[in-house]
Amino acid sequence: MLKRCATRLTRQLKPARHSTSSSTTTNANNESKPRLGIIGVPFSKGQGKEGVEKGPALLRQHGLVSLLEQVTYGSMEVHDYGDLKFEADPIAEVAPKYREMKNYGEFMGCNKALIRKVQQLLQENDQFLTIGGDHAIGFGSVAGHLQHTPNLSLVWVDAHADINLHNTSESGNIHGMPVSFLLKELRVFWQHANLERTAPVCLAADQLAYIGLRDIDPYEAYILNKLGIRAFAMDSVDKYGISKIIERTLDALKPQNKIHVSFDVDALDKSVTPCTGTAVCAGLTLREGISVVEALRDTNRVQGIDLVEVNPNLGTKHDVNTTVASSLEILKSICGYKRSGSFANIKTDLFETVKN
Ligand SMILES: [Mn+2]
Repeated sequence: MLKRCATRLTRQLKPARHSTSSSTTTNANNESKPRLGIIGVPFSKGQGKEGVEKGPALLRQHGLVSLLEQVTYGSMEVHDYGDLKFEADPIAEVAPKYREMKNYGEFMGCNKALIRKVQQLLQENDQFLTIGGDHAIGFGSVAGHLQHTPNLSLVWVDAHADINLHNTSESGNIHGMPVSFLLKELRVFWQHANLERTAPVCLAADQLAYIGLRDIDPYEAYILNKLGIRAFAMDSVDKYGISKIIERTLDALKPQNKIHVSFDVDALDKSVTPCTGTAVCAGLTLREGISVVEALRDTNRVQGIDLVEVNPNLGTKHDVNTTVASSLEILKSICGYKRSGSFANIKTDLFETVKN
């Protein structure tokens, strides 16, 4: 366990605004520590089930912040910015073109606020973590990241491709569409969404890779194929094994690019994350999920992380605890926890003392 330091230093370069916690070993170390900023986004209007807005509070209750401080071995400062404040966008609210989409005004209002917030987080921190909420917030989180860092690679870990258009979605649920708002090649379908103003920097199809897919709508399959997007569905995971899929994913990412990992907990098998709105059977094992995020972390290029779709209203108390535990394992690993152990942050004179 790390020792808490009673005093906190004021950082010169990156001011610690809104911070609620920090842990340090020595003051000297503190000056040069990388910073992780956390934002909660309690948004649930991208789909129909209530409860997913409780995700950020639930993970905090289970010790998210102190856990991440511990697993980074005191090498990182963790700052929780609380929850994003947002309201429906009155202009988007009345957009006649997207009438079949549910809660479009709420979606746009929340994501516009998130785009601004993520840019602030990246000005004040080295990495950021967005806690959902449903996956509709993947648009704002990645778009905000792109406005700050245009050359990034997006790894979307999910059972679903979330790449529907307003006119291909059968449900009208926007949590199945965020990727289509991000892609340059699909902007033509969103002419009335003012994306050139909201999120002018967009993502090219070759900046995106998927892992964990197993529930893809026909039009989504067509779009993935047409744009040549790297999509490693569960049949590939079963055929080649997760290590090969990780290798192919890393090969697909430009080595100079920063990485955004958008992790929907339904990528994992229902047995380990039962409390999620659109659970699909036969997903990644927890170990496979951890292996994926460990490999991404080990590139030292992960700059943005989303963890979405935890819904405590679905399932028993045991199910909720299981889902939270799995989600925290994923976040631990992506933020630095090493299953093989680490002595990076201890005094290493132990054996010298023994010799004497
Ligand atoms: Mn999903």
